[in-house]
Formats: sequence, structure tokens, C-alpha cells
Amino acid sequence: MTAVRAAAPVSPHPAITDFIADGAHVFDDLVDPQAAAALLADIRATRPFDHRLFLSEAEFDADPQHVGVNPRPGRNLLERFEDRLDFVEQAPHIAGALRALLGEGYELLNRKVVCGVPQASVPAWLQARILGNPVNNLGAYVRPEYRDVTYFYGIDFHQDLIDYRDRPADFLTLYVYLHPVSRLDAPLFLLTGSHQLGGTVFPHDLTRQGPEAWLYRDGRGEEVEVRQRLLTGPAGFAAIWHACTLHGTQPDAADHERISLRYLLARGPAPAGIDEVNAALRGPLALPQTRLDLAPDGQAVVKGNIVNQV
Ligand SMILES: O=C(O)CCC(=O)C(=O)O
Repeated sequence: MTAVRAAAPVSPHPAITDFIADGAHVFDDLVDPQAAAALLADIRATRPFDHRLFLSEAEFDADPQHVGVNPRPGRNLLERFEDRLDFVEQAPHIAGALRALLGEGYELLNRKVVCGVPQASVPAWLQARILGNPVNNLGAYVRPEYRDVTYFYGIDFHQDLIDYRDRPADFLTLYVYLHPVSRLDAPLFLLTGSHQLGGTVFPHDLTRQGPEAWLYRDGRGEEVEVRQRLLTGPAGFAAIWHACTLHGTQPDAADHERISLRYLLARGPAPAGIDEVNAALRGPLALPQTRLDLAPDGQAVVKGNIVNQV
């Protein structure tokens, strides 16, 4: 008689189980720290990362531009380093997790260099103007030739869905530190479990419950307790999170800039773990409106910042 052998159960990729539970997956393995350091040195050599990044107050006031100031195709520093990115994009642990979550043939939506600007580099006139703003993307104030990088002076808790009105949360963010990032270097704060409520409108309804716990309400009658996780780590540290996972940064408190790589990657045509993750959400996958903090010209009209109170 032929013995019938039961098929061995296939356990899901840990990135899928972490996304279902936490809305994020932090990689145990680093991407090659030497390759990260070499890329960092070449990025740093492209410009002074200090007050010279910025327009003068008079130059800014002569023609304030609040939109179209982020990297875009044709003005993106990473385009110069495209052939240097295999240490991230082909790293087996990264590519394996992306295939599990997004399926074969996943799509690169966007990749760029992100800089956390230290206080000493932000001119006094600019500090006064942006004080208390929830989103301090400094692109509007940066000299046009340097707008191939995104510069932050902190950003309040938000979902990456914020930039994608009407698009379903079929994408994720991959974030890589190119040098060691401590508490002072504007590390990412993630609110684990916050993806569960699906898309919600920025600014978000968060009430502190304890040193690392928050109550998060979606404005539709649902709420969830979420935990704050600080992403500090060495050069080559990498993490991915769901488009509905709340995260933010405080202003860089170190004496040097924090430079990272940020990727947005979307589901491909093949079966993908993100479908299982999204099926478990308790809220909408897409929003007709993602934020209420901006005037039509892109200027901040809502003040207040939660992540800076942590
Ligand atoms: O790098 C930062 O300071 C913030 C990055 C971030 O939250 C984002 O790009 O969505």
C-alpha cells in the first residue's frame, strides 16, 4: 500500500504575519553597511547639508512655492546612483519580503533620499515660520537646485497614503538608514497596529495612554490602542510599513543631518500577501481626501504636532 503523505504546511513569510499584526516589519538583517557608507559619502559630497541649502527670506518671499518642491523624475538625486542600489534592492532578505507582500513583478513607485535637517542648519527666520507646523517638509524653502532630495524638520504622525488620494493601500514603504541612527538623529516613530483602522484623514486623533501607548480614533466610531516603536539602528538598518501605518519624526536633534533612503513599492499583478493583510483591516483602503492641514496653495493652515510631545 502506498503511504499518503500530508503536504507540509507552508508557514507564511514573517513579513506577512508582522504586517497583519503590527502593520510593519523590521528586518533583523542589515543591508550591506559598507555599501551604505560608500553611498552616504557620495551623497554628502553633492552639497553642503547646512544653512546654504536654503533660500534667503527675501528670495522665498519674492515667489513662495509650496507645491512641486519634492524630488521628481528628472530631479531626483538617486537617479545619479541608480547603479549603486543593488545592496538594498537585491538584498535577499529585502527582495524576499517584498515578493511575499507585493507578489512577483512588484512595482517601484518612488525612491529618493530623505534628509532630517538639524536645527543648526535651519535659518532663524525659517525656524520662526515653521514652528508648530505638523508637516515640516522644507522643500519650499530649499534652493531649487537642491530639491532633488526631501528635507524634513520633523513630520507628525501620518500615513503614507496621505500622498495618494483615491488610491488603495496596495503599497508599502521601505526605509533604510545609511548611518547609525540614535534617538537624536530623527529616528522614525512607528505606531504599531495603527494600520488596522485603514485610511484615516490627517491630522490624526491620538491620545497618549502611557509612555508608549496611544489611543487612536478613526473619526468614524472605531478606535484601537497602539504602541509606539522607535526605530533606532545601525547603518544598513531597514524596515517596511503598510501605507496605513502611522509614523512620524521629530526634528533632528543631533549636530549633523540624518540621511536615509525611502522607497514606495506597490503590489504587482501576481497573488500577494498584502491582500491578506488588507482583508483584515477594519477601515477603508482608499480615501477621497487624505489631509485637512493645507490651503489650496499648499501652505499649512492647521498648527499642532503630536510626535514632538513624545
Ligand atoms: O525621514 C523623515 O524624517 C520622515 C520620513 C517620513 O515619514 C516619510 O517620508 O513619510
